[in-house]
Amino acid sequence: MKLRKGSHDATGLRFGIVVAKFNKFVTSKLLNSCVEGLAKHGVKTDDIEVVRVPGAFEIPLVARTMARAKRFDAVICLGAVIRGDTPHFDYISAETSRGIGQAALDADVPIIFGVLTTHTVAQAIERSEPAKYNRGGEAARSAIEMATLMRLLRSGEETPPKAEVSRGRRAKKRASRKRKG
Ligand code: INI
Repeated sequence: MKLRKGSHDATGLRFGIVVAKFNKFVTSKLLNSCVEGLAKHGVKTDDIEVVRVPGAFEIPLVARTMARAKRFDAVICLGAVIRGDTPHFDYISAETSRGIGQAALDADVPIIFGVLTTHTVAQAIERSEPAKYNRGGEAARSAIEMATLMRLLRSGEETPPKAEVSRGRRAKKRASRKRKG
């Protein structure tokens, strides 16, 4: 029997993040923890691209476009849908989760669901606290695990193939100057 699983070494991998501006007091904390989580596992700042959208409802289209561009090993979706007094919550949360799932299948790239859907503002704050359980950090870990797993499955190798480490801006300039002579 062979067991296949992703790793947590994200060196050289590239990630796209789509983050909703709606409920920014929560989503900005999700974003911080997500970026910190990626960096902790070896992702360079240059290899992270963040796109802001108005609300959670707009996330799926942008995530799909980013994933289909094939520039990212995974795309992470961050948002906060909080139940109010209207049925708006049900429509937005259902459509966002359905759309994100569909986008991943369409694009054939891991797209991570880091959207909070909570009954109260207090629950949303609790799930975005950096010191506590934070859904942004969890989304980063899931993205790395899925990105490395997909590389592994596509390669047919026993262990995840190493990503080509992208060079920093200064190293790129040096190489270009050398080429020109
Ligand atoms: N967007 C959110 O991200 N969270 C919410 O809680 C929310 N509520 O409750 O209305 C919300 N609405 C905006 C929506 O996502 C769209 O941006 C808007 O409908 C325009 O398409």
